[in-house]
Amino acid sequence: MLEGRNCLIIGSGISGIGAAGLLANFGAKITLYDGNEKLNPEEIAAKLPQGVNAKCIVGELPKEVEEATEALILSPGVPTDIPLVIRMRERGALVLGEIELAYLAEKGTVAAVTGTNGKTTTTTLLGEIMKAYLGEEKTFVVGNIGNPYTLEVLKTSKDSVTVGELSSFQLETIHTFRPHVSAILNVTPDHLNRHHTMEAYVQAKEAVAMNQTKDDTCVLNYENEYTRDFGKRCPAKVVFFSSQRELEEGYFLRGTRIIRKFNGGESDLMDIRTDMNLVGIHNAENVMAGIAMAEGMGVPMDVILRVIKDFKAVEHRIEYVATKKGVVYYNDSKGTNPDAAIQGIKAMDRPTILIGGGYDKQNTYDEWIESFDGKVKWLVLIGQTREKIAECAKKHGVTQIKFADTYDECLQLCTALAEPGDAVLLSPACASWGMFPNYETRGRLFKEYVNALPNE
Ligand code: UMA
Repeated sequence: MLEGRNCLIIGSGISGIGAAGLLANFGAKITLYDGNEKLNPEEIAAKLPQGVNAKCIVGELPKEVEEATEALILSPGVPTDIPLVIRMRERGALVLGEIELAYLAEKGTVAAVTGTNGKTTTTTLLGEIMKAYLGEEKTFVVGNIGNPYTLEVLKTSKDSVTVGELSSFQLETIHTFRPHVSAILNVTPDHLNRHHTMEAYVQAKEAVAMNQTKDDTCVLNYENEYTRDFGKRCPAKVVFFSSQRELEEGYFLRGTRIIRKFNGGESDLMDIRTDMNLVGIHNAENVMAGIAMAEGMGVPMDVILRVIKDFKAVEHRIEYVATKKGVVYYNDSKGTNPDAAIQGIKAMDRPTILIGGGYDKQNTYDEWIESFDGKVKWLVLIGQTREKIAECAKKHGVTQIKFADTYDECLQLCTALAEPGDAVLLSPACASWGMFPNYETRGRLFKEYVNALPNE
């Protein structure tokens, strides 16, 4: 379909590079464009897979290149309402995201996880379950998790499974993408600077199921108002999970036990205290979603439960780093929005020096600050949002606040403020952009700093 066509990729990050490789395989004529004029086209070209030819352009896009474009491929970080995209759509050019592009080459079965929080844990868990069942070589774990789908899709086969973590950014630009099993774990306000309204954000999340039919399954959280409501309209067969109540049908918690109930028959699957290594109710929800999805993919229950028993927390998600001079350090760099960061502070059981702040996604911080529950001894703030968070914190009676201008200064300040018996928690409630390329770098630098601290 794209053979011989002029394709323009926007964004030279990992998705753009992956897309170029796949387009070359399709036989397309490729231009790789990045709006950041500070980038060097030669360095971008050097990142392309061997044998892939693409014209690399940065800064201003020449008019003739735009006019010659027949298909536009968007990296996830590119908003769909920028003038270039609007112009392309108006003149009938094909506009698709990197996920849709990859899906054009998919040969196997797909499972897709979306939601505001819990995506990475659930995707990783489901990936591990599928690997245990099908083997490593037949399982591909892709998407927002940091592994572009376009890089893996050519390895798929009719009996392989692709497990995708999909963000709202990625779902905005799908057309035919159809997972056999999908999940929307929860929807709470996030990325409103990109989607502008909550309705648009919810719609992007719901798109994960838009091409599904009753032959497919969509796993939804009964305890989230948006996902529960979507259950009434969802085109797929709906399977609910709940951490708060016993359901007529689905997966739910009874005390600390996960129960599976269908057609009037129930089975007691596992205990969330003793049969898994992840902590917190949010993780019980992720595990229930993982079980429901794996069952939808045809995996026997004994395989599913065996993998859950061995599964460890994902990096950067309330990750224990080290104890130094009696202070426990946790890396929750993946707490990139207030809702995720609420889970981070809730998991603390001691006085906490909390690092917050970062890129402004136009979120509100009231609920996050209310969840501090008297545990935050010092709130150390960095980045673009620091004043906004400080103002909100003061409104809620949190006044022990410090500002840091650099990340180094912030980390040193935390160590100076912490006393034996305290925790230092990096759980910023904001994206890392502006100070770091991604949350992984922010988390890794935190861990490097902590690991280099003297023990005594
Ligand atoms: N760019 C433009 N024009 C624009 C916007 C961006 O040219 O209008 C350029 C930038 O200058 C930059 C490049 O695009 O050089 C970056 O592209 P990108 O932002 O799409 O980043 P990638 O490196 O391709 O990574 C993307 C996802 N990033 C975003 O959604 C912002 C990664 O998710 C994902 O892992 C990767 O694809 C593989 O699928 C990260 C993320 O932060 C982890 N996701 C958000 C989140 O989890 O909250 C949604």
